[in-house]
Amino acid sequence: MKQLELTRQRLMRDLNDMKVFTTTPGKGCTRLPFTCAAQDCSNALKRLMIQAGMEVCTDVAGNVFGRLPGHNRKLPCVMMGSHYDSVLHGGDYDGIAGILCAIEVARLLQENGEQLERDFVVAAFNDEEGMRFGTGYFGSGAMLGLRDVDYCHKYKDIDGISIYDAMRAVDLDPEHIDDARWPDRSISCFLELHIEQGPVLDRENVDLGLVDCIAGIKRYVIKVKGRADHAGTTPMDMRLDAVDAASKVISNIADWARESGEESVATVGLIKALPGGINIIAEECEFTVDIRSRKQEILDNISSKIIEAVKKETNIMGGQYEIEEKLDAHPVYLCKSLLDSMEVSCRNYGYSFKYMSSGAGHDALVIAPCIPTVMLFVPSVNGRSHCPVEFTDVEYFVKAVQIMRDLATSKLSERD
Ligand code: HGY
Ligand code: MN
Ligand code: MN
Repeated sequence: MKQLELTRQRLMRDLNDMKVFTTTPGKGCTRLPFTCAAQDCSNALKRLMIQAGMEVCTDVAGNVFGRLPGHNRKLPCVMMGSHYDSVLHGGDYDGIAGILCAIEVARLLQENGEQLERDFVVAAFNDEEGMRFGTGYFGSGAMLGLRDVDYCHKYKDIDGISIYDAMRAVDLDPEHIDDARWPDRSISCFLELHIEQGPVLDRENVDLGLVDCIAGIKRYVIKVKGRADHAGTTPMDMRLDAVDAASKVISNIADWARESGEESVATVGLIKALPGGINIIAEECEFTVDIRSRKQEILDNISSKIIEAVKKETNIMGGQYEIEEKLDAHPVYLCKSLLDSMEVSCRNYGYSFKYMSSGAGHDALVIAPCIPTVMLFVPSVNGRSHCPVEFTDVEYFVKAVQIMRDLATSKLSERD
């Protein structure tokens, strides 16, 4: 069978096989960190890596790494990969497709007897999304030494379970989170293949996106605290209505992003009123904020507007507030020489391509400040993602694998 057809068949098989690892079968992919679905998925990835001839190891953060030995094992490795966790009711490609394409590259290197000068590593990161604990980039952050025991204790899910306790529930020891850190200069470059999750490539009918910038992200959980009272008997001027105060902040956030330009965005994804009774004035209103921009000053400006508005409205209401920062990741510009190399490959194969920035975060966002990093996008039909209808035709993954393999074998990725 011709090589491309073999790659197409294997990718279709692997993508399909991964669909079962969800806690919401029939309602999208829900694979939250430190759950059975995530554990089962990581075990399946281990099996695929072993079948691809790789040495496999897992770490205390729940990451899985497959390693193809190079001629000189002391040299920093070439790493490709993405995350295997998902959002709630997400799609079948976000993250996992990048890992499966990287495993396919390993197969091709093996089948063509191409041993690199240095090890080729496939990384399957845990908890990139931050869906369970609101944070994100846990596995890739641990690899970089950016996660410690205090961090694991600090962040909790909606049931009050901390990362620390969630890890222990699946026999991972957070006291040794530092063991997940890779030695400095042990990775020569990192490539992440990912679905675009936006409409650009699909709308413009372009095969591949060469990502040169990833937007920065600021995330908060904000609690406005008022006082529960009777909805019928409490005069309007005697209320400490947490929803009234919070909604005066929330209603401005989208416009502050619109006014900022530079493709900046801001999202309130969750709003919770407590105690949550139809005839009770809300004692507390909790809401999340996710701000993205390519410009750090815009991130800072929108977040300070939100914080000032929370202070003002709770002061007027006579209540209190709590603001928990969950994530603060700066915008990153990716490695030009690796992008140039991928552009040459695209031209050689006759694949259409477009330079573009990413509004979505990705593990590459936290890795890029430390290691020469590049991202490759494939189109998302109608730009839909983080929902069950997420779809990318396998043809684009087949094309991406050719580019990834060229990069893995190029001299460019051979940098110390
Ligand atoms: O939220 C994001 O940007 C990514 O999907 N984790
Ligand atoms: Mn993703
Ligand atoms: Mn995602």
